[in-house]
Amino acid sequence: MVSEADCLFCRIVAKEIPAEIVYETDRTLAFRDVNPQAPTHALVIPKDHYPNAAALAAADHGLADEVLRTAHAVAEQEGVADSGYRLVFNTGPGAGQTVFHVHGHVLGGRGLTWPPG
Ligand code: DGP
Repeated sequence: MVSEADCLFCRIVAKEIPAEIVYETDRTLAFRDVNPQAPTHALVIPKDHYPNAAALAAADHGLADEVLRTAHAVAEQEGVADSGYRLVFNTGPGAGQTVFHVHGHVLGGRGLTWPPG
């Protein structure tokens, strides 16, 4: 497991910080966002630490695919796959990334406007 001691999401993976886990595979984890922006708002992460989507894509051995499959599985489980959901990877501070362990936001259960803010 590639982990960073001071990373919030690595600590959730290690179960050192509680989170409401909604889906888990050997290499990925999904849990509810602490500050939900939609009726369904889960975060999907690789258990290994990559700081952002670019680093995951560059280092990947199929893991980025697995993160996407987990995101869709969460949407199906939450009942938003058919009505539509949004998958967002804020990448870099300028895009609003605040936790530097790559995560996809799975948002659904309400109308979502475009462009996002
Ligand atoms: P971003 O801005 O894209 O880096 O999103 C980070 C998200 O992480 C934000 O929506 C709030 C969420 N978050 C921050 N701290 C915690 C936490 O301790 N637990 C959970 N479940 N979510 C958190």
